[in-house]
Amino acid sequence: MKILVINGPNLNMLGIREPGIYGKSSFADLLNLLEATARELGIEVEQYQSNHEGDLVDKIQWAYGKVDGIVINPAAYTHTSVAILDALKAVSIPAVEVHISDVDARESFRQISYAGLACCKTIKGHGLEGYREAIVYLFQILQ
Ligand code: CA2
Repeated sequence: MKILVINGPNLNMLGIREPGIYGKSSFADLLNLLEATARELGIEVEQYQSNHEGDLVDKIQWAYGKVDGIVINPAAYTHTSVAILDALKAVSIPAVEVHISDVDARESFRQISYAGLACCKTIKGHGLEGYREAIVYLFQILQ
């Protein structure tokens, strides 16, 4: 089983600023958590991060026929990108949306998710642990 984890703009800056919202863990900590989860479940987990909407769309298209599940945190593009929604719909790969912060408790514009419309589950406000929960969820439904 192969799971692709996609992270959108600025998530590579984790731990550098706004620890009150996103926690103190760094992006390297997230990569370690993904590796540990892959090892624990005996599956392959690939991570991709980009600050560019088109690159995120390209990676979702690339995943067609190559991965069994997608975990996606589109970051700010969550709230704006119909292109990412359409790409997720086009490949029709089971996808879980993750948000580190509790977007429902923040500004009203963060309560709109286009990508979430193509996802079978959304995990928000669980910090980096949310990525682990998303991978375990996909692992269970894909078995
Ligand atoms: O809570 C999340 O995971 C978000 O997807 C994070 C996005 C935000 O635009 C979404 O509304 C919710 C922002 C990611 C930016 O991450 C930063 C990391 C360090 C310093 C500043 C921002």
